[in-house]
Amino acid sequence: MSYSGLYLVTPDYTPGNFFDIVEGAIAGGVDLLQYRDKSNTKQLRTEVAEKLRSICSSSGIPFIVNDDIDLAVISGADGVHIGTGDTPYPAAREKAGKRTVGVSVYGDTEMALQYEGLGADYVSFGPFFHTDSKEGAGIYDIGVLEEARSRLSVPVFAIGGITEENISEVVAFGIDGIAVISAVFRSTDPESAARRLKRLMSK
Ligand code: TZP
Ligand code: MG
Repeated sequence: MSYSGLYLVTPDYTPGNFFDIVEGAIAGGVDLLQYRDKSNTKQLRTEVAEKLRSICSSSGIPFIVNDDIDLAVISGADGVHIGTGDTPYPAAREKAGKRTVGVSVYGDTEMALQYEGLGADYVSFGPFFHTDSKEGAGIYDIGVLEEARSRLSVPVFAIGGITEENISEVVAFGIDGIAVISAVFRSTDPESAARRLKRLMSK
């Protein structure tokens, strides 16, 4: 399983074209998917996670669940993504077993090194730009990616406010992957948006 490339994170599930967007974006080149849903009931999130699990399996890409390690296990996800305030890393790692555990490290390389030492499978830095998708998110200095790249050996992702306009600034640091929500979910043509983001990443 590839833990690099274009990482699509979902917004909270809403009925309508949610799964079409995911499928279109995967057709456009998304390399891994994270289901992130802070508002729906466990029952609905379980149904959505199972459907996403199946889409990702058919497409051969990893499926990760945000925050909820139990949902990750129930839905047969490949991994879980946690941040500060979620299940603490040791408990998540224990419950996750062989599944991937990815960790948000904001703008903090020392934190990333600590999680790397504990066996995290990837770390995710950011935001470095304004984001409308996460309330109360800080904005960190993008220069941290240079230090991250040189000091870490786990895959490094960046997330937060990344668009077609600014993605080259992030890619320039030579990190492993880019994670987006709105650049795909708010696009009128998610498949083309994913394809353009992928093209910009390989430049
Ligand atoms: N974690 C840090 S920023 C963010 C998350 C989940 C939201 C990213 O969404 P967008 O729309 O790509 O800024
Ligand atoms: Mg979280």
